[in-house]
Amino acid sequence: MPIPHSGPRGSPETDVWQAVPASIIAAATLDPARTPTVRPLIEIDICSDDSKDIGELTTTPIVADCILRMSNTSFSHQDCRPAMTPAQHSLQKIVVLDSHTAGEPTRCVLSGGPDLGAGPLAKRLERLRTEHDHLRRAILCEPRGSDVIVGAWILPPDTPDCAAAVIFFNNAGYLGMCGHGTIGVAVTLAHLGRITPGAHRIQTPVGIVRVQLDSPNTATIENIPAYRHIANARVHVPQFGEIIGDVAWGGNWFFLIKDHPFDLRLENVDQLTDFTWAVRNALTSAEITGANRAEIDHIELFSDPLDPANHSRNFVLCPGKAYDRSPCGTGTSAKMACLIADGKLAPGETWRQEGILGTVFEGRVRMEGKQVIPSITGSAFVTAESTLLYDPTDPFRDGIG
Ligand code: PYC
Repeated sequence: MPIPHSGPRGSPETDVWQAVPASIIAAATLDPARTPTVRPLIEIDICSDDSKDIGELTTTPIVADCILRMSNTSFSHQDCRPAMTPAQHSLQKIVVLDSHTAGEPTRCVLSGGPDLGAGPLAKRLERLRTEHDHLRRAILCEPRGSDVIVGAWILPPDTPDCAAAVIFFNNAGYLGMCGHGTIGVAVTLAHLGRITPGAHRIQTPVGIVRVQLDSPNTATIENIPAYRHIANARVHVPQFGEIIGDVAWGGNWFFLIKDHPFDLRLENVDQLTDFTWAVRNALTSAEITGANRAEIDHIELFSDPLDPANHSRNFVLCPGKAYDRSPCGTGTSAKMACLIADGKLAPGETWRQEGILGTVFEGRVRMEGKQVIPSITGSAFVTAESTLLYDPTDPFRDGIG
């Protein structure tokens, strides 16, 4: 049913109708001061039992959550809802909470997804991957999302003492672990009142990650063990020649390159993306992989930091060709494993990794026998609480791409 933006409609003929998002109604009802201001439009009453003037309404074109009849008499907005079409009746509603960690977005899926059962997390991930993968694309890809967002499906844990289980995903598939994402999940759980500052455990498909929520916006995550798999691997990259890098695991597989001709600045992002994408393809062609022939799907470049307070600057290409806006938690873990292997970092020493936006993750490692256990500290901020609508009749319901 088309939604009218304004004009005479209904009865009496003199009433004026305006499409209004529920948030405006809620804001006006609860707190008139929060109502968006563009220009005075009309005085309206929201509820007969608790009348308040909105006074001003936005005239920006908006998608309506309901149609509000505006007159000097009083109405409840439910009275004005148009009858739903059959498609609207079957809309799937997926509740998400968005945040960013050092600039890199995380979309936590809170409810509205399919029932993945109560078994081990690995089985639930398999069910998501094989039976409901369209929802991954629906939630993250355009037109609802973008290539940049990392998804974090929040689920009940299947091991004791965990605050939550989480499955990370992106525009290209599923991630074993995600450092910025885990910090985003911790801050999101705090925003929801599900955890308070202190120590927590979060289950991921690759193991349990310990989280210390330092404040409502800052968390330290203790990652799963990281290690260097190959030092100084050589790969021929068409148009760029021979490139040397380390293959390391930090929760995802990375190829870490120190020697390259590029200036790691935001304005060079297209060039950096072209180069790292070419490296990734060259690694695949040359069959250079992580352990158990795992694909190396993250490429990380390093340079000196711009800020002398930091130790290094990086650029990280993610599997779906977007670059990490943050300094990359798993990439920083892989880097620290290489530094430990080279004797260039001592356990307990701080490593300040600057990302392409200039934001910083503070890393440290502790040793458990020969295992390198990295921890990463960073800050995240909640940016949106939303309900995604999945309409089975929408040709782009499963995302673009
Ligand atoms: O922070 O680990 C990370 C990460 C992986 C991909 C994007 N961010």
